[in-house]
Amino acid sequence: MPSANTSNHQPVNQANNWQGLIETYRPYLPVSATTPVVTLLEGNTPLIPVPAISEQIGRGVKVYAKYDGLNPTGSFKDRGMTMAISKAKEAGAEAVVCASTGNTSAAAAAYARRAGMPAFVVIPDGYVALGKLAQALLYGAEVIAIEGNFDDALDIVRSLAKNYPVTLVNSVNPYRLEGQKTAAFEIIDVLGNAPDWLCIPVGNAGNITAYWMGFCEYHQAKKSDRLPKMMGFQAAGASPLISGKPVSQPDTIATAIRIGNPANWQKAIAVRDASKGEFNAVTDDEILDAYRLLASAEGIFCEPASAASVAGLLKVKDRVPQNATIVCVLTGNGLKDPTSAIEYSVNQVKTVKHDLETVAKAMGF
Ligand code: AN7
Repeated sequence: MPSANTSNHQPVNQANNWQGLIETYRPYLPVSATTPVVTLLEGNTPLIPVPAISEQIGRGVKVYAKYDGLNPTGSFKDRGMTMAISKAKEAGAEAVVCASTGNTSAAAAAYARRAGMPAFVVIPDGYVALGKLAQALLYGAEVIAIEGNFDDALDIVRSLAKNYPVTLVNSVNPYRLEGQKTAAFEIIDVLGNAPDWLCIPVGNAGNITAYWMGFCEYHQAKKSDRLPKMMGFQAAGASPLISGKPVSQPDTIATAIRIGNPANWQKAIAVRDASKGEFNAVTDDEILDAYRLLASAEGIFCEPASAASVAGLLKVKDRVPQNATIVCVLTGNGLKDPTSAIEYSVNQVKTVKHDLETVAKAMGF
């Protein structure tokens, strides 16, 4: 028989007493004492020095990776979802729905099911990485694949939420950004100040908007004495914020950011301008080079879309100020997309006969 203590939902002591991002940053978040907190103890992800990348830039520049792929469902979406689902539950929502390139669906499914709510997700058929699809299914979401792309899926779920008793948890839900802004708090809590630059992949532009909110709020609270330049990077085949017009057929190997008409377009432009930042495009080849470099030189396995932040930094490295501190956001875990990892890895499996000499020879001895 479990004791009374293990069968209720009292928090238990965690390493460093971490109780999830809502409890940690409660004064900065729109929650009250009666909000039911739905948490998987997300957040508190490591800020990892990446010396091989720093070295490629030189001139005393220090680069860190904010490895948000270490969240409970493997992406930064958990930060937004703990807030969105807690608030949906507080409001008595019957079910939640989202459109997704994959990570949002995994996070929505996990948090909604934990809250005891049905989750519906609409995805572009054939363009969601295997790990993300596996997660949504096993968490118990109803997964609907459509022939269109992400932008089509978002149009549908927006109308669904208007006409049916389901709550939309895409990043047009303001609670999502509130949760996601905590990543900026964590960076300042570790560095003691804001970085000079924040490099971040951009799809719907929710995350870049959320980070900027976080940096501004902490700056106002005097936790930092400066604001970073926000450097957003899109995949060249899906770069509406760089071309200035929606892309009707977005195309990139980085399926997470295969988005042609960002939901947070205007907010992203405002962030770029307020931070004196920039948006730039990176090609699939540049993304893959950074993806392999992060894994093979730094030991960090992120998904292709996440590597766009590092690809972008390396692309504009000549413009990095001397001795700058830079944070690249690695938004999702590499295990999300095993198909890409195997397909784009330089090393491949060597299958040989099972004797010592052959195995040693295959190793080059
Ligand atoms: C790994 O899951 O849009 O600019 O539906 O999964 O805030 O959209 C994912 C986006 C970057 C872009 N990196 O963030 C979805 C979805 C990864 C992502 C982005 C996504 P936003």
